[in-house]
Amino acid sequence: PSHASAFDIALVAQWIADARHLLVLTGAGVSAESGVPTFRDAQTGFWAQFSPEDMASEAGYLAHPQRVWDWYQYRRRLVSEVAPNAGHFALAQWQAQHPERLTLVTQNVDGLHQRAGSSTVLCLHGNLMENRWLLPPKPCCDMRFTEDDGPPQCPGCGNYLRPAVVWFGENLPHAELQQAQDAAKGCDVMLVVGTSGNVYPAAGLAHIAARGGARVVIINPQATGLDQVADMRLQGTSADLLPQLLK
Ligand code: BJW
Repeated sequence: PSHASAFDIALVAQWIADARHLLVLTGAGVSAESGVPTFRDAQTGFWAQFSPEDMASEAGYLAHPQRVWDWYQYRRRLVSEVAPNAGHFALAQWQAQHPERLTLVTQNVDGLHQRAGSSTVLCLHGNLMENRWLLPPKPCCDMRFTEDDGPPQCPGCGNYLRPAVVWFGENLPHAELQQAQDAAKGCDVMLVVGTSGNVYPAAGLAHIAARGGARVVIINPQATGLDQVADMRLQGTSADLLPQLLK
């Protein structure tokens, strides 16, 4: 499934081997070969069916709590039934061998990097498997007493639980974003893997890395919003290419 030339693959493998610090930003595409649908791919992406504003925003949740909750429950089940793929494992292995040289940043909420053994992952968009309160909790808000069919609600005040992910219009976790941006400034090679590169501030990491003089490499079967920032595009899938690049 890879159209990248053997020459380009060998060149990028050499950049990585020579790098003092490598930054890897991953997106939904790295989990596609595990069977997790991406968001924006035509036909197979979640948003071929649903609009992002409806499903991944606080306003969308308030307008249709049952529908949005069901979507997250469906995704939780799906993610618990799949396994990490060769791309996740290649990253985890390289991180174990070179713990000081890699910063792994993911937009994914599926936990597959961690399940593949990656010890340190900066998760910019939260965690699919956890919940938190929608509104600041009051003394009556106790997760144990929420209803469990449908979107869980505090019986006292009606506050909802919601998935602990970052929706549109919400801030990314500050410490993780800061560490990711520092790594972007300090890296000499950045891999941008399996992301359409359209969602900010995550996509902005590639601009920061390029501005700092790093080589930016895109690994994706399709065009992305960051192609003009890249020094190299390797056309192919992450499960195919990452094991060839990370030795
Ligand atoms: C393969 C493959 C294979 C397939 N191998 N590849 C600057 C400019 C314009 C707008 C903004 C801006 N700054 C902020 C914004 C607003 C907004 C934004 O970016 N909008 C754009 C869409 C225009 N950003 C935000 O709202 C962010 N917050 C923020 O900025 O706070 C400050 C603020 C506050 C108040 C007002 C304004 C600003 C938050 C963004 C949160 C994103 N959340 C989601 C949902 C998470 C929860 C959940 O999972 O339900 O995160 S949206 C969704 O997109 C998800 C993803 O992490 C994210 C990125 O998607 P990703 O990973 O790139 O997936 P796809 O589907 O897009 O692409 C998959 C790719 O894989 C494709 O390229 C395929 O080709 C490829 N692929 N198979 C390798 N086998």
